[in-house]
Amino acid sequence: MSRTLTIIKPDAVRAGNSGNIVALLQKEGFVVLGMRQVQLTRAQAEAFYAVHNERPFFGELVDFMTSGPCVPISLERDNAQEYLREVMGATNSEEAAEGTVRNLYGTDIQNNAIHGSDSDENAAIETAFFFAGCDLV
Ligand code: FUP
Repeated sequence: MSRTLTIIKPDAVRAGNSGNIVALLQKEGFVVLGMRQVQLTRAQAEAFYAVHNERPFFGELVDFMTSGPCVPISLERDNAQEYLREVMGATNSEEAAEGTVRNLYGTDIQNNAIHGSDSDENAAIETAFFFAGCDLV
């Protein structure tokens, strides 16, 4: 078993799809270890996406991630990080394979419904950003 982090992004929370996305992930074999709904500050969103801070879309990404509540979730499953990337679909929802979360619940490259960690190392870092070890059960 391994762990990864997803975030249901503000577009999907606003649309009332948090429950549908959690259900889809559970059906795919993920176990929820921790889940909370948070409103990110600009400083928190900038810190979470610091790796992208030189990219032209950084300001809009921070605007979007602070535009409403989001739902970080710690997930456990065999091969969790890689499998979540498959279930999540391509970054641009318009190009995401049929049946993936971003295909079903996202709209475009920014409003793409969920985040998924891109490596086991980042999964650990991103999980610690939102959860203390004692929060994961
Ligand atoms: P992903 O790992 O699929 O979430 O994609 P990236 O790490 O490359 O990008 C992080 C987030 O930045 C994406 F989820 C959406 C946003 N983004 C844009 O808004 N515009 C772009 O051109 C690329 C990414």
